Amino acid sequence: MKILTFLGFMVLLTSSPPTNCFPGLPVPIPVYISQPVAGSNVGLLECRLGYTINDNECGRFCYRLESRNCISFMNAQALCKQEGGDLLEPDVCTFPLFHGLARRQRGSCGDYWVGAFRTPPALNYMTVRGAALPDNFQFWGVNQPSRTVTAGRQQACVQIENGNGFLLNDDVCANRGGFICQQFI
Ligand SMILES: [Ca+2]
Repeated sequence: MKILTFLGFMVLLTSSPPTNCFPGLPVPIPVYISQPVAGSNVGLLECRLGYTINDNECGRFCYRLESRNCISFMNAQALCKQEGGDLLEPDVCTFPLFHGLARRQRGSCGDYWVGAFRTPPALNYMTVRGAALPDNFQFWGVNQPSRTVTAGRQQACVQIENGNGFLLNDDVCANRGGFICQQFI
């Protein structure tokens, strides 16, 4: 009898269809709301709330400039990651757009962290997505990257620097600044 009960239990286990824990409930869909750009025919349901869509020859992605919540590079990258992206990848195509946006949208933080850094003692800068950001990149500010060491703290994270033509500068990663998040879609 015990054997039959056991066999019956095994049959029950092996013959059960996949379990739907919440039958009848719809699959959750993330809520995305976009802010369409003039001249773009991109519809709704594209970007997270607070993000703006970019859809041109530079790529299709969502972004937001944060100019009032001033935080370190590491915290900024963690926040962008939490929102589904990374800090802005600086490249020759997108940088002019954000150079202009940063210049116009002057917030209380001043500078904007972007997605590039180095790991001292290494000297080479890399983007958060793994691309090289060479010293001859055309949007570094004058005499940047300087890799300056101040009170034992190295400049190793990259920002759009307010007051230096809104070009790229390396600064101490723990310093607080605004930041630009980017999410590819
Ligand atoms: Ca510097």
